[in-house]
Amino acid sequence: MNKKISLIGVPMDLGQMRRGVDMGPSVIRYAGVVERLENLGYEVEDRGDLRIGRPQRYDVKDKDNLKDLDVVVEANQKLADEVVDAVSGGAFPLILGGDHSIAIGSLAGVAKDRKNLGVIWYDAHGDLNTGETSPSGNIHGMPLSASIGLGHDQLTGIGGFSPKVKPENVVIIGARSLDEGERKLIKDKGIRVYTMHEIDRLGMSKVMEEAAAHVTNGTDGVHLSLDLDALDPHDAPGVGTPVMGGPTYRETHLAMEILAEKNIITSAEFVEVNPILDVKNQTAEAAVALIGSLFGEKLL
Ligand code: 6HN
Ligand code: MN
Ligand code: MN
Ligand code: MN
Repeated sequence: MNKKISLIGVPMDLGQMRRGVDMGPSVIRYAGVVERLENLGYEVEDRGDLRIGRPQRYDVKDKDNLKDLDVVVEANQKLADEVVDAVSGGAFPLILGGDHSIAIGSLAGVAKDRKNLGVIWYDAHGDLNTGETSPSGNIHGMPLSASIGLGHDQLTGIGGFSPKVKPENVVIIGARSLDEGERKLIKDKGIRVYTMHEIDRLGMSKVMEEAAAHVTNGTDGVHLSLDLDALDPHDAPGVGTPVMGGPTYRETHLAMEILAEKNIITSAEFVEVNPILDVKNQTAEAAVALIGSLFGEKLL
């Protein structure tokens, strides 16, 4: 693993309707992410938080069923530039959200140099809506579709090129809440999805072996996008869109440990931690522990 990490905080909460997820980067730092990584021997450059704009009024569907589109686009463009800068300095970009809409900017930054990027999307949701299919108009439900080139051109155009990722290089893990349009898209594009059904049936170990093989087949890097709402809400209550019946903290640890063993991840983000909804910063602490495992921390 790259021994140099650039930490980028993105205090964004406009991709969804529950204020508070903008404090995610702050509470993840408070839970000790920098120290945890330094103790593992990494050199961490904390670039601080990006400055995110504020809309005139919240929740306005500016256009085409997309809430707060302009501010979300501006923030993601800023993030894409920041990621490009971090990568050009030779560092592993580790992005802290913020809501999941920021994955558009992360992927735009990372995919600039990696034309065949693999993506692991660890999430209760597919995040494959567009303005046309979204039941909510919330852009945090759209970053994966935008990254494969679908949806509003202000979203797909971030970073100045599209698509960022090919659908065949994507794996979704932990899905248990998919909208109708998302299910159709998964079938049409042939996206590999390990729903909770496959996790229950095969076990996390087998799922991760298969997923890792899939995202490294013909790719030139792998981005991990981890939405904390993937975890069962018992283990990660501090998220805006919890869904019952997810992988446990332990299973998710195992998933991170397998990725560490395989040494395939080249960039990552941890998103959707909302301290207002959390219990004693438990979700931020889970995020930090999972980051530790992803970067090679072992029990013995
Ligand atoms: N997330 N599918 C729902 C929607 O509004 O599009 C929920 C999206 C959740 C997105 O958690 O990152
Ligand atoms: Mn989610
Ligand atoms: Mn998500
Ligand atoms: Mn969520």
